Amino acid sequence: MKKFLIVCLVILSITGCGYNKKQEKIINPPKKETIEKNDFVSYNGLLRINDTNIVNQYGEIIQLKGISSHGIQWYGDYINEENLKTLKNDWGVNVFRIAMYTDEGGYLTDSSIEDKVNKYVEMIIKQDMYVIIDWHILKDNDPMANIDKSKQFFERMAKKYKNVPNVIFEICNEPNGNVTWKDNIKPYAEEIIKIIRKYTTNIIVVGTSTWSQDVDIAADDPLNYSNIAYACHFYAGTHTSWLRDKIDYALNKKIAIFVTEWGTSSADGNGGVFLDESKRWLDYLNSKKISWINWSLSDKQESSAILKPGSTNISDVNLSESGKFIKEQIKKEV
Ligand code: IDC
Repeated sequence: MKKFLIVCLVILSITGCGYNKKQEKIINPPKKETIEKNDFVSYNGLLRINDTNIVNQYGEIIQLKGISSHGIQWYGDYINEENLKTLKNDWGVNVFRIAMYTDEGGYLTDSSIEDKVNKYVEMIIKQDMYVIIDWHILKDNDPMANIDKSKQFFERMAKKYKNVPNVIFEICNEPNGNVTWKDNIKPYAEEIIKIIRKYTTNIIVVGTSTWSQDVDIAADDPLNYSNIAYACHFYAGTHTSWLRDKIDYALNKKIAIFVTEWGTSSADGNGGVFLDESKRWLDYLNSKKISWINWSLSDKQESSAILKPGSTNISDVNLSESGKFIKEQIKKEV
């Protein structure tokens, strides 16, 4: 009997069963029953794009809902453990976006802001939420203008977070002005995606022309990579059904849309709030399981901010009209 056992052990080690098992562990997602639903990333794991949807490690369609920071060069301190816990546990937020402005005192003139990004990413990972690293171009309207800096930045980010399912890369917030998909954005995206893909298959969100509204143009000429989503941004006081029509067009062409930024205000971040139109937008997005992220976590004197001026945390008494509405909308099970 003893001899038989020894022979079995030898056979097992020669056939490399242990190795296979290890491989299986990596390939097969953990058993669902062993994970708490609230452990959001532990449960959903590495996300992919399937058809027009975001799917989790079990292939189930999921919708991310969350909040974007304001520019972290101004309002970064709101990203702290206490606030992230409130957003996750009290609001049900499952994704947080770090808006790293490039211009306006952001990365291009102060590269130390990258340390802040890393600090926030770690904090968000600790809360088991997804996190978007947003290369927030805006007044610097053409992503090509600073492509070398962007390449270096995303190479470091992709390398650092290559085995981390939480991280999503948004490579150009809102191209605008005299910039086209074909000549500026697509060539830029191809270069950056190539770099990120050396390390990770995590989802990459690509901005579109006219402040990330022309998803129809991108849909006619999509990128030849997998796990790509295209950004569509709206502000309820400015953008209405005509922009939803562009999304419909893009979905029919089988690209995935991610609303990585939207506001209840007008496009300047102020005015309103326009809650009826916001509701129409959310009904639309929720019906299509399109992920969305609201602008913004700050106490700036502008109606899109979720906090009243002077607030230091996200307790209910500090919520602006927009903040109250967004909390209600995220909390609601769709
Ligand atoms: C706005 C801020 C505002 C700031 C301005 C310029 O709300 O306080 O002064 O940027 O930095 C976007 C941009 C986002 C804008 C937002 C509202 O992605 O940076 O934030 N918006 O104007 N696209 C459409 C609207």
